[in-house]
Amino acid sequence: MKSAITVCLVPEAKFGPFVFHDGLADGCARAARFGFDAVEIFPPAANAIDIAELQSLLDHHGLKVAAIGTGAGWVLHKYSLTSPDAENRRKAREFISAIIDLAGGFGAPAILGSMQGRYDAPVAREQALGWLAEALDELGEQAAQHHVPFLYEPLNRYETNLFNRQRDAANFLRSLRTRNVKLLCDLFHMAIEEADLAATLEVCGPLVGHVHFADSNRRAIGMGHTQVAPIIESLRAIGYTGYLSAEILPLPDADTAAIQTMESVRALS
Ligand code: LER
Ligand code: MN
Repeated sequence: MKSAITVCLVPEAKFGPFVFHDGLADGCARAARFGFDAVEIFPPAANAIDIAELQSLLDHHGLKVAAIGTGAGWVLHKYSLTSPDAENRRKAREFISAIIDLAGGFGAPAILGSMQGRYDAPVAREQALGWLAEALDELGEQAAQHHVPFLYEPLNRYETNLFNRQRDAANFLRSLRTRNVKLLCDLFHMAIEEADLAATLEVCGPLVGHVHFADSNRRAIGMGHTQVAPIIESLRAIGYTGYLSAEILPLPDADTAAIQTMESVRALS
């Protein structure tokens, strides 16, 4: 399994679960210094990334892009794929679509997390899931053109009411026309929602496309109470060779969180 660490380029997400917040150059330099294979980037929008600059930073530091998040579409614009407003949903798709092409150019998947939104009266659950399915079918096939999956992330109950558990989301993904949407299993959300994290990962098997490597309190693995050894065993058992990506709070500070994550990755995987 490969290691990655998050670099946030959105000042409005300063208190979000991201480790580095001081720009791409700083984030890449520190990711490489602490021994990570890749960076996971949270940009304000696709066109905020200078492709040549990012490529040269990756080449210089021997890094890859693990994934690119789309959550700024929600944080900055309140775009959501399940908004009752058709124009908002269209803008949400457009925002995500541009990030799929950006990430695809680096051989990386885009992530659907907070932009999945949530439903509320008068929108019924079936209607919201219909909009979500339609968007995932389209965005999944777009990602396939880059030979990467599109990642759907179940979130805990305080962040969405669409899917909170991996198994439910897996069944939903199996019902889509596209076969190219995979699960992003965030161990923080799973610690809130799942009865048994390791067993859940094993059941989801080949649908596991990416892992957010976070402890129960959203700190670096080893700083909370999640039992991570059986989780790694399950990931091995299902043949997972993707990233363990530290989408965590920079506590007690960013460098300590990075070092602790890397120690856990080395000890476990
Ligand atoms: C995004 O990856 C995520 O986990 C969300 O909780 C961000 O709010
Ligand atoms: Mn996450």
